[in-house]
Amino acid sequence: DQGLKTHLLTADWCRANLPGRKTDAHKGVYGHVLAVGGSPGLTGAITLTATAALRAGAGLVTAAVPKSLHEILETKTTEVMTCPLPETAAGTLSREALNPILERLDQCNVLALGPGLSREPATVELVKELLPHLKVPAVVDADALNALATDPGILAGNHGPLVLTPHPGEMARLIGTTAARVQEERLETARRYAREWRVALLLKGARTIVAWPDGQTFINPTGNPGMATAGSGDVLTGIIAGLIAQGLEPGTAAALGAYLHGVAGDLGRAALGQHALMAGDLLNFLPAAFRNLE
Ligand code: NPW
Ligand code: AMP
Ligand code: MG
Repeated sequence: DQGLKTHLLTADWCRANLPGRKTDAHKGVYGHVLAVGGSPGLTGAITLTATAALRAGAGLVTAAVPKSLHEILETKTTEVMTCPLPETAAGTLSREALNPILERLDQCNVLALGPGLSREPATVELVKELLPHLKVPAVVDADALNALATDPGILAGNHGPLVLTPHPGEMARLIGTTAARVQEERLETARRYAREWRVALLLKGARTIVAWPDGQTFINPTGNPGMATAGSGDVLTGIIAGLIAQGLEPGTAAALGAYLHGVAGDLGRAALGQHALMAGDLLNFLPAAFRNLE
């Protein structure tokens, strides 16, 4: 397309968009993230997301999980609040979780949806019912993207501001192609989807692309192959939600989040090496990534 700009993300751009902190602030000023996900075997994902949202500066974070995982979450986390939700026989979130989630969202200003949710059919139905009801912005990741892929028309009507964060495999499911095809045309694939469905689309992988609904795109230069490790993307989801909680526009939060996540990975690689780096380490290097911009 003519006139559609592509920008390389820079430290200066990120610094200019970093949310401020006020001297007389309290935690209510910095927003409340509701992180919804988790299923048997995948409790780490939602824990990483919720913790990352706090590391990114959100004032409050609640992780909402299937009720039989609730005690495990309470043990794994400290600063994160938790919320038990109705579950299926398989121990994944059930359709009855819809109203409790919507009620909780009345006290929150952003939703992070999908890490570790599972692809259980009833859970997929829950996601499809929830997305059109949202009154707050949402970061849609992992199995919430897989649910969306079963019925892309969900985004055809009016919907709130969304950031979608697919890896190439998830992107391929969303548009009905292969990951290899997505990789051949990363920029155009992301841009086309963002404009068509009026979402911010973050396409993961080396040189992550962030496409805004208005057609502008950003390329992220930070990050390294050490980040190709379990849970890395779950951390990114929490960072972006934490930035939205502090008042950033979803598209801005996606771009800044990708940059900071990559810097945390680069600092992690410098300290630990790219073989040993794990997603939990990204949480520990995120403070230094922020300090580089402060
Ligand atoms: P392949 O293998 O190369 O052929 P899935 P997931 C492809 C949770 N997690 N470029 C890949 O293709 C998540 O939150 C929980 C190209 C494969 O087909 C989710 O809820 C963790 N292809 C759930 O697990 C830690 C790529 O996509 C497929 C690609 C499933 O998420 C781990 C793999 O993706 C995890 O985060 C690329 N860059 N990347 C925990 N500790 O609780 C991926 N593919 O099937 O969507 O599985 O991403 O692991
Ligand atoms: P996920 O597949 O959802 O766990 O997400 C993986 C995260 O790690 C994404 O943010 C990717 O952009 C990042 N990542 C994975 N591999 C690389 C790489 N080779 N270079 C830079 N970032 C990467
Ligand atoms: Mg992922």
